[in-house]
Amino acid sequence: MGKRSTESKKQDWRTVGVGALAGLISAGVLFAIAELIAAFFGPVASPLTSVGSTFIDFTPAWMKNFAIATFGTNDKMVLLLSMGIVAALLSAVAGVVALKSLRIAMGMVGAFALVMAVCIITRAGAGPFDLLPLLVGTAAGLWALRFLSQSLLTQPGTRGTEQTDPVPGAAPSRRMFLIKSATLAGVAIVAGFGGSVLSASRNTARAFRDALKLPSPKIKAAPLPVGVQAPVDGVTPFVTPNEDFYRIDTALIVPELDPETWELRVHGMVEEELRITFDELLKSELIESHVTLTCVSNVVGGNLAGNAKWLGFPLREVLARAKPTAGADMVLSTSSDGFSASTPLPVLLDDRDAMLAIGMNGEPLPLEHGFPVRMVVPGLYGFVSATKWVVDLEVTTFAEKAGYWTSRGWSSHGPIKTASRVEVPRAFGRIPAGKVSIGGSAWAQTKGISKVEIQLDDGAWQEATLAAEASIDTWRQWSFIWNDAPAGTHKVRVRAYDTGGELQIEDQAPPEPDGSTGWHSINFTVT
Ligand SMILES: Nc1nc2c(c(=O)[nH]1)N[C@H]1C(S)=C(S)[C@@H](COP(=O)(O)O)O[C@H]1N2
Ligand SMILES: [Mo]
Repeated sequence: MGKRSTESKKQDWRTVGVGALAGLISAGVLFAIAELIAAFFGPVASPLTSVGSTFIDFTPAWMKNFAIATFGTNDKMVLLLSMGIVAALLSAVAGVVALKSLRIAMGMVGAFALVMAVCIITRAGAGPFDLLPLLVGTAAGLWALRFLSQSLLTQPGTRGTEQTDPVPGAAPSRRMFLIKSATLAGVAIVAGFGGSVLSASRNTARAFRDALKLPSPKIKAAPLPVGVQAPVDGVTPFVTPNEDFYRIDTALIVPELDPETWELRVHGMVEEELRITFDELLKSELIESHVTLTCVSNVVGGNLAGNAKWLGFPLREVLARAKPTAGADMVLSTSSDGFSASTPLPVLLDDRDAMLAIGMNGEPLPLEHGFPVRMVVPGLYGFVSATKWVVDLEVTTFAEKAGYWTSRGWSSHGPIKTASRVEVPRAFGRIPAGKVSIGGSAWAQTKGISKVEIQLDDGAWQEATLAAEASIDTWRQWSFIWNDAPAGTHKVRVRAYDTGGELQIEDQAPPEPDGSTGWHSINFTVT
């Protein structure tokens, strides 16, 4: 009796394993077929993309911060992985359930498909046809589930019956199941691979970008003065190379916009509605300017800031043509994938270099930085100004409309707060005794930095040497030589003043809702 019950337990576990395998393979078939067909549609038709993007949109601010703080720009990788684990668990459960009741299992799959359908249809720019890949994929997945579980159900004796003899037919049907599973798994792998190759080959954005020759600007960026780079080894490069530029966005899959069909619609509280094509932008009188972008999620001492030479068309001139009507105080810019930013109208009308950018450091915008066109606005955090893959500008009011992050608990306005950081020595670095070089960056976009001070251990504040200033819209480097640093552990703190003489805020504040504050400090050891 005891022996038999452990035998049947073993059998039960084997059955669970086989059921789970059937569920996993069926889910593989569902997603592979759906993604393969989705390659012929836009990215919203991909169930994986739309479910992930919907999840991102519902991520609360604290979780977004946690994800950025913990995983940095790998946050999307982590999201995809977690989604994969959840999907695998759910499909394994459905597979096990199918052995008891195929109907309930199919109902479960149907319910998951329904949730995915809602995610797809509510994405920006989605139409009913975008449901087709999911529909066909789900049909294929359900068929696979039935196909696989039937070959298991025909096998008697595996579900706790009293039978003790070897089950006739069990071995062949198990072999049948394995053959069927392997075949379907193969189909799923081929379809999945085919889908990804196909969607890569349909990426016209990349091909267009590679062939694009940027026009030269009418107003060139002022050449960088000698000495913008502080003379300290290890300080951040003054101009951030494109491939090192921080990337923050809600896009799970980088949007691929075709410049041939790209159009910017300018509408709302305007006298003239406009539609601007990429070709028109290329033929316009462009400006070029160094601007330091900063993310509101940057923590004190963090690295979510980057400096580039941008090429673009002044937003001031776009708005001069559209002619905002009285009462308007905001421009809501929206991307192809539904992100939006609320930029105060006066900021786009004054003389700063706010632009529709098409070039970054002498190249067309990289795809992940907004190709073909993004906004760049000196002095505002990215979440209220730097819309990438921009397709729509609505002139409106703060009372009427809110941007993506504002409706998720962040502020509506986002002027960049004065900040400074120590970059050298590295935190917890060990430095040989003698001359210790200290250096870093400070920024107060649209105002400029007038002074940086450092404090060693708990001593008096001392003035650091400022590197040359490129413009008030860029960060400014600073350095300090400590000639006779004694051995031991030391602390260095930094603080900056803007050109109005205003001192950077000392009180520690977290990034939400409108940007972190506090003086940065690090510890290091002189050996
Ligand atoms: N379409 C789109 N544009 C966007 C975002 C986004 O999520 N989607 N994020 C904004 C934020 S919060 C920042 S800080 C900047 C970052 O620009 P970068 O990725 O080029 O550094 O882009 C802004 N533009
Ligand atoms: Mo940001």
